[in-house]
Amino acid sequence: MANQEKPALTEERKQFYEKIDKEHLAPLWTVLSDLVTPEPTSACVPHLWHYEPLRRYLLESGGLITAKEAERRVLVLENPGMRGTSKITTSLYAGLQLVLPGEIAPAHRHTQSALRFVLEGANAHTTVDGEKTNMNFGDFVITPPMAWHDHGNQSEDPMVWLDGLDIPMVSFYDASFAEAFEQDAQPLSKGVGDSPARYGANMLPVDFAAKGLASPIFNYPYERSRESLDVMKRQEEWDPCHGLKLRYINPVDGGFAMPTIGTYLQLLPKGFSTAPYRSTDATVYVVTEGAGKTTVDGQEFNWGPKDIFVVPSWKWSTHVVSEEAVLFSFSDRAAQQKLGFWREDRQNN
Ligand code: GTQ
Repeated sequence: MANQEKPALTEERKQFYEKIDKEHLAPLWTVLSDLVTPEPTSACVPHLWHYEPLRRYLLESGGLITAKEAERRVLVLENPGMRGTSKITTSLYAGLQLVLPGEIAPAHRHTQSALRFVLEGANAHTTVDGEKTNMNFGDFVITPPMAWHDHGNQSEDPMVWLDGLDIPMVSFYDASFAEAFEQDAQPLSKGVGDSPARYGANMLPVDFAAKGLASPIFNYPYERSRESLDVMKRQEEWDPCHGLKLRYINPVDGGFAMPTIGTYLQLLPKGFSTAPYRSTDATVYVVTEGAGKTTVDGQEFNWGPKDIFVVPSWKWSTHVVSEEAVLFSFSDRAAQQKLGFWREDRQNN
């Protein structure tokens, strides 16, 4: 906007505003510069959660409430700039979920899309629309909109993952629907491994017609994505801002794996310093391996394995890597690009 100065409040104007207020009317010129800003302004602030204290509190919550009673036993990561709103960024929700051995988080479905990024445990499972998938460290698992899902843990160890959902986006549009299934665990209608066989071998069933915008593959195992990064790194070709960065895709059209949320896995070699980067999609990072330091808007965050940090929209950030690092990240870029808002900016040296 050319004019960032607010018009003066005269007695005459004040009386006018009071008069029209009774009719549920308001002048635009007193708020225009806050509504249409020259650059993004956000309540979202940079923040880092170290895993160890989070894990301790999460396990402590395991003694307070069962997965069944809680429906989902989750500690919500609340952005310090937006406390009480269950948001990690303006448009995204994130929380750490615990499923203890023998527990079931009962089946339900909702409009909101969910991603799971597994931090701890092995061979617990999620069932999505009648198909079970086993979950292991670093796996990225999707629950598409309105897909029935329940989580179970028949292993000997606690299972911990990060949930990322588009809850704030769905609520912005007043479009939330949710319902519970009549049993805790939904019946299985497909064998384990059906989706990866059908959709995950660079082939699709002939005449396949997609049912929605989410990827029909709902588990992207860490082993495979990690191996891609490992092979690619031999080429020694690094993006100055991202190192090596891969995007999880929907094999049907090469688009994002989820309709609203973009998801990524990147490798940054030891000693690497990234060039300053900013984009309009506030991003949540999960450290899967390694150690380093991220500077956001002048604030420094030292991170190690399983730490989680958030970089708000349009804030410059850089990473300095002390131990070869792998970062999983997610943002609302999938939605912003569909709507035509998304922008990025880089300072390549
Ligand atoms: O697992 O279905 O963290 O519905 C928040 C809402 C997890 C889930 C969350 C949910 C779920």
